Amino acid sequence: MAEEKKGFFKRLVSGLTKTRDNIVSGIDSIFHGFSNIDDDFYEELEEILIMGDLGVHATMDIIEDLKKKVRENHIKEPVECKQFLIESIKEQMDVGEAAYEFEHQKSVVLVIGVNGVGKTTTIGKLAGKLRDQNKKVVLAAADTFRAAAGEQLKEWAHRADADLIGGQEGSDPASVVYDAVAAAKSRKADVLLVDTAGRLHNKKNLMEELRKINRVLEREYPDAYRETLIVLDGTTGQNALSQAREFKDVTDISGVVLTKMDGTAKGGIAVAIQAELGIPVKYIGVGETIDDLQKFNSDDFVNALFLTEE
Ligand SMILES: Nc1nc2c(ncn2[C@@H]2O[C@H](COP(=O)(O)OP(=O)(O)O)[C@@H](O)[C@H]2O)c(=O)[nH]1
Ligand SMILES: [Mg+2]
Repeated sequence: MAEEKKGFFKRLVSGLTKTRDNIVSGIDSIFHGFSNIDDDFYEELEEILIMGDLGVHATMDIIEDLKKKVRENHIKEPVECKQFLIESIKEQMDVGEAAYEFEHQKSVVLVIGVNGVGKTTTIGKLAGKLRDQNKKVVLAAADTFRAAAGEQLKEWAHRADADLIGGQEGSDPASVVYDAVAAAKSRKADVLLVDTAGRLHNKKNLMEELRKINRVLEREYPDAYRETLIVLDGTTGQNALSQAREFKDVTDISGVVLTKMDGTAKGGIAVAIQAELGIPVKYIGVGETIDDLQKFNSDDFVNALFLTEE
């Protein structure tokens, strides 16, 4: 377990190289470049955090908190701020322990998010993880908007030894979910994973579609544990944050999956999401294969960013 954790940390460190170059090298240069902790120092720091996609509100809160810590601890040297900054970021990201209850109960996981963010891929990866835990998994192809979406999910179902319930192109997503619930019940599935289309350009349609799906799940599968994961593309920075807000307006969200964290410089968005939305990032996607999904821990994330392994 300790070995596994170490391996995870190493991969996280290398995956966050560009984000680190983007944020931490700038921070280090001001910590070493400034001789006083003054307004200019805080302004520079603020700019780096905002440019690093930590989000405006989270940045303001981090700076305020840092100022307080500097005062209380009578800090005079900029370099001495670093540990306090790291603590402030961790505190802003605190949303309590992320729960993975759906892995241990009979459950249904609704996966939402706009087109192209990585929903189908994430479902495939999750199905693979669950198979490795000897779970029986059923996939619902409720993205009936594009024919290719069903085909793509079929390939993932094959890779992950999961059953797939689909519908014809253009058919009602809620009826696919209805069929999938029936299949999950009769096959005694542990987890039902539901892929959706998520067309955000029409908020009213999206709301209606999700409401119908939720209604089917509540009515037909009331004893299943519910999880709703929003998938966000980590390379899109602040856009990801605004997408999450839009979806949060129309449905309850229990967790975030941040994809494409391999090689992006915008990984700071993980801070903004937890600090500003209060929703835990539960997984990060770090590549396109079935093994490229990792559970997310914000303390590890900040440590990996600042290379301060504990
Ligand atoms: N590099 C990388 N690519 C990803 C990741 N997750 C998904 N993708 C790619 O993103 C593209 C869109 O993914 P898809 O699952 O079809 O998105 P969907 O439209 O939301 O279902 C595909 O080419 C995936 O291979 C990730 O974590 N890292
Ligand atoms: Mg898809």
